[in-house]
Amino acid sequence: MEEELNALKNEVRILTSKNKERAQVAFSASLYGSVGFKNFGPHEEATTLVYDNVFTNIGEAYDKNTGIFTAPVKGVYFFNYVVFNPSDYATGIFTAPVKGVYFFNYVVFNAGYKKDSQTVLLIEAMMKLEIGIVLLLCTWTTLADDLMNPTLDILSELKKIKTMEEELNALKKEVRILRSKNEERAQVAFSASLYGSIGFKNFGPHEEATTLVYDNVFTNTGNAYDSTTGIFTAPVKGVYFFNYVVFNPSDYATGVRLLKNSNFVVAASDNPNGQDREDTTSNSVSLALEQGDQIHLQLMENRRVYEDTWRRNTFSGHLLFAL
Ligand SMILES: [Ca+2]
Repeated sequence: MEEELNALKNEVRILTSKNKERAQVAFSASLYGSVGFKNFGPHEEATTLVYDNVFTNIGEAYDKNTGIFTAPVKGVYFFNYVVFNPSDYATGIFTAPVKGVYFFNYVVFNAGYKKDSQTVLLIEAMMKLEIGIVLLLCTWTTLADDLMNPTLDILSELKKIKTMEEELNALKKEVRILRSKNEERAQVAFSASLYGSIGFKNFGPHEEATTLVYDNVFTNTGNAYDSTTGIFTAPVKGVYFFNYVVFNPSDYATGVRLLKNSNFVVAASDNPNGQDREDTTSNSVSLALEQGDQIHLQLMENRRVYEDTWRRNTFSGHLLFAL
């Protein structure tokens, strides 16, 4: 029984420390948030891009004045950036030393995996607790038999068992709290493509902006994405990462907006076929959402999106962490 108790204590200590380790870090920014437009470069030397229009900066690890992100904890980070340049100059950003970046979430995904393993550990801990209780009862029974044995120090044994019982109760309480903390963490992730049927389909152009309904669902953990309306509804307050890729090889320009509660957040666009050599465009953003906030994608006025069985139009969203 002592070994069981020690093992449980050790397990609770590890779980508690793992819970405290979870850092919440996420940022998302665009390059320019003012009215009008601005060209950055060309300069003779590589220059840092300072993304000063901040959407999200949980953990305050991104400095919008310098464009530099400083890792607050040791961990694996995921960064994502989207570059747009319709001018006669090449962007070249892909070969430049990038100091300003967009977004990361791997530290959170890692936490998600830890959570899974913790859930398993906690179940084990509960099982061991039950075994511990059974062992304790057996000990009492044995003790009752041993009452007749004059060689046993009854008082000492009783004291020992009493202490163990108290420890067990404390451990049970701690495991209950740890388990409830784990259960509180919502798991939300969806991913879908625009058209899952055979053949191909053009969406638009229409005179008015229309909601794009991504009905070919790959993942919808938490059922927060509605594949009949194309609308994602945040089930919990938290930071979410959204990413979408748009493909359109037609003679119409393409353009897709991401909207939060019907308000514009970011866009992705591309010229008609023949005007450039690219048919794909995309954008990403991390947003701090309240429970019930809605996100959807909208095809712009007089623009087109093309989809076929290659599934080149996708819309994905993931909860990084609850707030
Ligand atoms: Ca194009």
